[in-house]
Amino acid sequence: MCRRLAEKLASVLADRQILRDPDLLRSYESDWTGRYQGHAALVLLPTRTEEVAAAMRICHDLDVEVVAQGGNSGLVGGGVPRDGQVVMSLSRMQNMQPVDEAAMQVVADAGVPLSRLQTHVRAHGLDVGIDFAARDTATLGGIAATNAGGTRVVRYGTARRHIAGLEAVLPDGQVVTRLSGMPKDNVGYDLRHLLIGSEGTLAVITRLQVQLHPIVRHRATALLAVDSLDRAVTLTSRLCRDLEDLESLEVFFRDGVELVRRHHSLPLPIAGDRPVYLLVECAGRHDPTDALLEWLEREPEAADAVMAVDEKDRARLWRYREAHTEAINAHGVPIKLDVSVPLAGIADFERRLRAVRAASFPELMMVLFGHLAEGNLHINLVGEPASPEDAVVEEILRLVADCDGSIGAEHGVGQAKSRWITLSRSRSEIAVMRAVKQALDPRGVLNPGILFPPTSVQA
Ligand code: 2HG
Ligand code: ZN
Repeated sequence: MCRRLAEKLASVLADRQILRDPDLLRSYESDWTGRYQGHAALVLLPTRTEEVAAAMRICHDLDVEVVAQGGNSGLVGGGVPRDGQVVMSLSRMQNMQPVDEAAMQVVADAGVPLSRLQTHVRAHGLDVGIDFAARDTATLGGIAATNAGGTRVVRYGTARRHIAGLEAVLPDGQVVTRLSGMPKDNVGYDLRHLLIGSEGTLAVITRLQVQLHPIVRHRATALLAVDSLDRAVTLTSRLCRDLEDLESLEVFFRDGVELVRRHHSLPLPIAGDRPVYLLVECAGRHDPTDALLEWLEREPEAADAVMAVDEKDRARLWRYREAHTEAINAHGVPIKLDVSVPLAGIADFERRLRAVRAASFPELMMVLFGHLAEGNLHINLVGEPASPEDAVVEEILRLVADCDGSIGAEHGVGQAKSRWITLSRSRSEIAVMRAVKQALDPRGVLNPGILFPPTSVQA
């Protein structure tokens, strides 16, 4: 089969676009954290939609499973092959069209990293409403496939809000293109929204039309230290209510800061020793510094705060937040659980989570951080669990469900959480999802084992 497949693929792709050498396959076979490791039959490097379509048609006809991969910066194993799939890497598809200034949109290939698109559009006085630490690696296709979030969601929403159109290749090689970009264009089901967040299970996204907005050049950034997550939540709702230019509201904790400090030899970010930190950023067409400063002076709960005085200082404050992922990985391969909980209940969730850790897996170091305005916490556990890893994951995800939260916030379900989606979706919702999958991918060739629970644990 493999020989036949390779021969057929060689008729639609150049030799250099088909990787077979185990040494060359390696970086496509595991994620960057080192948690997900698998084996790929081949890696394909198409440069155009037509090549993706032709290769997809061949794989489909031969019943060969395919995993779509972008920058391979995902954290749930959604783009990592497990046992002999073909990897369809979009990394060579990096074209960006000229910016459409009238519509404030741009069409770009799925393999374009976020930071390249940001640079491209900023030259036109426009910006992308999505940003996060992995901006140099994460690609637009992966961002769409996971409906990624990041640090600007409080203002601009998740990826879904920024994707005005897309093009994708269906499992049988058909191409669906909806790149009209018009805000009013309602003719039946919106395939764009079906594919966004579908984690590569329904189609391979090849091009995106990204909705942009005018760039806001003035920023004001403050770091606040408070006594508890309850206080941070109170401040969060007041910040959202009072500051119209609010763009980011990030949370992290003392132990995470200690880890980042040790890893990067950094000083304390702020004098004093409080357990919870809030990073607040406002951005506007006019300088939001005075508004943020006045707010901090008025707000009695915000006693311990520092404001960035210039761009260098701003980058210094953000470092404490953005360096978490790397500092954690330097301590070992973490179990990562990206969850969200209604804001009103998040402090209670944090207390219960810490109690669960102390009682059930005290041997694991737990670091929490995230995007507080959305009630989104990244739970990172490092160490050798005494009980099976699945038991640890299950206990935490059950607690999330018990607190009316979601087991998948902004990273997706991937391999990591597929067997627990019944905690966040009802039997009927999963039945509809399975019917959609069956309609678009009856042979089950795209991203097998991603998103759906194994049938044995079906709801
Ligand atoms: C972030 O918010 C990313 O920095 C990564 O979503 C989260 O490493 C993580 O757990
Ligand atoms: Zn995040």
